Amino acid sequence: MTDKPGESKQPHATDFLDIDRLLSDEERMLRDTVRRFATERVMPDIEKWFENAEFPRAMASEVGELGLFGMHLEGYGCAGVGAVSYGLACMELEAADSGFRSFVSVQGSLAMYPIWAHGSKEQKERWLPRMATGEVLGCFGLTEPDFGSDPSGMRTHARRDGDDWILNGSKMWITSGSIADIAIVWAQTDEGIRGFILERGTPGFSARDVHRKLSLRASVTSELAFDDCRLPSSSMLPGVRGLKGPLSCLAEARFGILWGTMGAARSCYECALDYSKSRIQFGKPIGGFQLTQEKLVNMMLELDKGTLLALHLGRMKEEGRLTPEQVSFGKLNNVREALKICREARTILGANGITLEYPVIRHMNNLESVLTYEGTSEIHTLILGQAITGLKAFV
Ligand code: TGC
Ligand code: FAD
Repeated sequence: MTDKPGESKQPHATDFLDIDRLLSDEERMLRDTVRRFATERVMPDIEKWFENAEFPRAMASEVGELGLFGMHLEGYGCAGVGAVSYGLACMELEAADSGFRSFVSVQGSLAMYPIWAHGSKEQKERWLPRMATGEVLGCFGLTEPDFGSDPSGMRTHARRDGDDWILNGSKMWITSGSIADIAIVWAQTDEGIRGFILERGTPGFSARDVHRKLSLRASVTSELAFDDCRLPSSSMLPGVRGLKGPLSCLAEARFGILWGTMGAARSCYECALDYSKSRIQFGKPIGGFQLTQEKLVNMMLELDKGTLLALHLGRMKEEGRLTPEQVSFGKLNNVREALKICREARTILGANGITLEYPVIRHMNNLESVLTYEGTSEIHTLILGQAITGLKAFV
């Protein structure tokens, strides 16, 4: 890295391409604040939360105080920061744990965003300020037991009854489902798919947690059931109808993921790099063997390429010219490469790599969920295939 003309420095192992320099002072400051929060408030307990499969619901207000909920949205108490700042926050949170990033991205991109983008003035004023502080938590119900990759076939439906709607059906695999105060529920109606804001405590609504997960253990995942839930007409999101409603939210959340996964990958790369310098076998550090160096170099290449990709897509988003297909490019590439980095890191740690003493297998297992949710790698491949050939290959 050249600071001044003529003066050269050795590239740094954890930011080889000096990507830091491509950020503004404000972006760096925000990144450092979130990193401090993740290091001081999440990292000390994350292994315990993961092992016990618990999520610290009480920390929502701290996250709210930091301004991380809905941070990329304007107004209604939201911070209104740029896309790159939002991405950097996701990266720092996921460097701690994907479950924590999930919690923040579901709240901001999947629960607040649909209200912000498609809600009425009353809905925005009623919910968004309290969601920004973390007083009110939200979740997003699209997936059903029989409709995951193909949500267009959803069975959950709402029918008019006077001024009200009657909601029936169920949703599956819903992050934060049982701890949320409101659920954004997507349902078939006689006017197409519509979104509803369902409040906890509505008669006929129940949430049951999924147990025995081996991935995203420090995150709540639930099944939601709706049995003749009566909703006032004011609970429907008036601004959108059809599948593009939920898909527009997914484009926001997938953007956070393509950044976040580079955080998990960074954590694994740094851990493996450190370990390789202190673990002695055959009389020397394992980092001194050519095969280990090749692994580390490949990890670094993909980490830096993925981070540059995230930054490029972030700048495009800030200019208002990022398409959903380009978001799929980032989600497909960065989750896939992050997972490979974590698996490779796991091998460098040998037997130690399978324990919770190190973050590697926790990140690796978490990324198995990230590979599947928000569109599987196969679905993003098909989205890109359609974009370059003009031919749809989903069916
Ligand atoms: P298709 O005909 O392609 O599109 C229907 C309408 O939607 C529009 N659209 C989009 N709009 C905004 N953003 C996007 N990303 C959009 N993609 C499509 C499209 O223009 C069209 O609009 P219009 O006006 O013509 O009606 O729909 P399709 O039925 O063929 O489906 C396409 C497909 C398979 C790509 C889509 O269904 C899909 O993405 N499936 C994957 C499902 C998925 O990602 N589910 C995620 C659930 S939520 C979750 O996982 C949260 S994890 C939370 C956490 O913990 O972080
Ligand atoms: P399926 O759709 O049944 O897919 C199974 C396999 O078939 C996959 O490999 C898939 O790629 C492949 N496949 C499917 N269709 C095709 C095709 N046309 N061509 C080739 N291959 C295909 N959902 C929400 O709505 N809200 C949430 O908050 C939420 N949180 C989640 C949290 C976790 C921890 C997990 C694991 C999931 C969460 N989900 C959530 C659900 C997630 O979005 C779905 O799991 C995902 O969309 C895939 O659906 P599925 O699991 O039913 O798999």
